[in-house]
Amino acid sequence: YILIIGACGQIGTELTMALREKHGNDHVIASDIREGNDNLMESGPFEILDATDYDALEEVIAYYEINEVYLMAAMLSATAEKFPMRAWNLNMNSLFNVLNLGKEKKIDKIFWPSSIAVFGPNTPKDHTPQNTIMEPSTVYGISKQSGERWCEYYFNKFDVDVRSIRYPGLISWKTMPGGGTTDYAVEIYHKALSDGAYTCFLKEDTALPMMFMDDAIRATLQLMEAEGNRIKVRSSYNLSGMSFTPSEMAQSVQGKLPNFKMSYAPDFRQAIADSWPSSIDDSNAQQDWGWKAEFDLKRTTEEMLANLKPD
Ligand code: VAH
Repeated sequence: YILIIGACGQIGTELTMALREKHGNDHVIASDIREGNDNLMESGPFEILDATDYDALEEVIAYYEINEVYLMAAMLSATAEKFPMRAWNLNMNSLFNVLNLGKEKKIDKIFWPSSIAVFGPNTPKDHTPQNTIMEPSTVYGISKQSGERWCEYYFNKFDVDVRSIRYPGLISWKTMPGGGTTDYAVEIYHKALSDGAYTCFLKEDTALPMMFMDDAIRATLQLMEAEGNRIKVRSSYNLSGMSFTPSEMAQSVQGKLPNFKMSYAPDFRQAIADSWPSSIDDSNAQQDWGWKAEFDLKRTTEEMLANLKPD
């Protein structure tokens, strides 16, 4: 049986639905600290669970005979800058809980998401390699970088089968992001359809790595299904989808909605974005487990607008 922690979030919701499709609804237990959308709540088992509560976690794992855990609960970059200690406690304690369940051999396999936020201002910005200077300068990035070190440590010392991806900004029409710096790339489509205009909180020329959600889910399932001996990176894999600036994204939307107007009012999130890479080299993921992205910006815009459009 599979447990998803943070199942009501942006990635968790879609991951739960994809895993239920694959393994059967009753084999995939969704959990979160709050309730989620109807689809998620009604399609299979759901538990209210605080990821920082080890005893509660252990109990759910024993009750449902869980052997595989996806830990998707986290505080994202923009919110984490406002609540540094809460972010550190949530992001790290939840990870230690799951890693320790792995160490105790109460679960066999773990997925934990890292992020391109592990990189910092001294990192080479273009085609950022798997192994390079990191030095993250955000609370969220520091928690992800530390998490990666601990994942690798638990694999080496305690033989815990933990696997991870450094996700870029993720774009989906099914779920909203919350508290991140890449959120503009989802908000823009909603606002383009509702208001015909969007004010972006990043500058027009800020290129960031991004990915369409279907690619991110496919990558996650692919990594988790790969033979263990093919997973050479036990910290976290670079993963690349596309890379674009807000102004390129605005042009892409205008290709479909010619009257769409974009304006710019950068806030504190600009500094976060400035510390991150603009594009990612994911050759390790390609070589080790055959990763290849399918969605570019054009296709993303088509999918987003087609699915969000009110009929
Ligand atoms: C954030 N979407 O903006 C997240 C992410 C690529 C960055 O991990 O905080």
